Amino acid sequence: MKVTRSSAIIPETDVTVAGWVHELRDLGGISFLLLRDRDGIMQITMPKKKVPPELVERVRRLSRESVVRVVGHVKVEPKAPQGCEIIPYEVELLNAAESPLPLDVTGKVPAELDTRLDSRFMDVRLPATRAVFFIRAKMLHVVRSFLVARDFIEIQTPKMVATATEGGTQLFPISYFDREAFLNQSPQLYKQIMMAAGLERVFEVGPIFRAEEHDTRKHLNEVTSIDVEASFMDDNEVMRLLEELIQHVYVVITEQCSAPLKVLGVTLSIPHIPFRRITYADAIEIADTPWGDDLDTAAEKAVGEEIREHYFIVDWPGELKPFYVQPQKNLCYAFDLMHPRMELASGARRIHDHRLLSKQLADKFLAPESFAFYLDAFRFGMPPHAGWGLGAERLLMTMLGLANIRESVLFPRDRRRITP
Ligand code: AMO
Repeated sequence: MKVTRSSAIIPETDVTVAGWVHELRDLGGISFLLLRDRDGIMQITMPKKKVPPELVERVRRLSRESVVRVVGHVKVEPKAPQGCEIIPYEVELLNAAESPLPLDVTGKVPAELDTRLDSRFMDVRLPATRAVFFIRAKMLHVVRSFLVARDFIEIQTPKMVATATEGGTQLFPISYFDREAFLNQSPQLYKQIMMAAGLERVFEVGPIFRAEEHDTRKHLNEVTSIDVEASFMDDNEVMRLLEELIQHVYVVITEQCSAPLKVLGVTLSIPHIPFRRITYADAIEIADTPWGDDLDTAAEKAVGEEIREHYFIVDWPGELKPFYVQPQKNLCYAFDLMHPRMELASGARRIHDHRLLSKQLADKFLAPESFAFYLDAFRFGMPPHAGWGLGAERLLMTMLGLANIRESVLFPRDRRRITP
């Protein structure tokens, strides 16, 4: 079926359009069908004098959100949504919608987030929801093209694994034939192994699974992670890459997503780089947190209010970071990238020495046997390397000022929700 999108209709031509019945209005001598497609709303105008009464009657009986196809003539009409209206020759009902509807798609009656998520198919028909997912798609596209332009190769690593990567407690067990396995919490081990494989610069955009029990506005149990690993780079070099990526995303979204940003009422302010670097010691002092404690939500908020723009926290105590981070006297070469609202990414210069890595595993009470496949990669020529993992949902939510991380993913997985 060849149909023209609302954004592409040309005045004084005949067109075929298709979409959902957004609203019907009857003013006596004239009635209107507002037809919505992916790009916007079209006005189908039916003056009694020009359109046969049976057609007007058929349109009047359409239920809201039914799918229809309209063939008609386009006329300029400055007061109509696209600056033109369509006078129909033919209106075909392709599929009728039941009523009542689970959600009001005109947005006049706002729904709770849970109701919206239960009927996501309907919720995404709302222009403001759709705008978020247009921007999400663009954001991930920009991330990929930025990294490819910097000579990174996109990889895919397994999501069903035998061992923990970030520490043992946050794994979802699965049954894997006669063995226990887990959903992977991070591509960490595999992206590092690819450094031994000589790929030098890799990235992955893919799901990570965290069996964390929190029920907050910034945690999900399934996240899209943007992971990067690069050989012959140190922590400072990958931090630079990360801040340049963030700034680039803001610039391109501003340039190329003006329509969805307008729907959302959002104007982005482009972050200045380089981002400020503060040490863990500075951060805990601002937040009044004792040495050795991780920064909890209250602490992140306190530091965020002080700094009020993106920043990095560096020079972390080793005990707060995973085993694969390169130690630095009593600290380590790890960093977190922070938005004033929350953490967006963490990364580090990695250990590349096999003996030191084995020792760190033992020090963190992890069984070296479980990591044999990973440790092997460090025995036969592992280059120095560094990398980071950036949460796609948190990047999107902080950029657009969304209140809840669940708004930044089509079908969120959280403590209570595994459907739809
Ligand atoms: P980390 O565990 O800090 O690091 O995760 C990296 C980033 O992923 C996002 N993220 C989450 N977002 C929402 N809900 C969650 N439950 C959640 N968990 C993680 C965050 C976080 O900053 N292997 C390291 C990365 C590296 O060193 O390369 C890692 O996974 O935005």
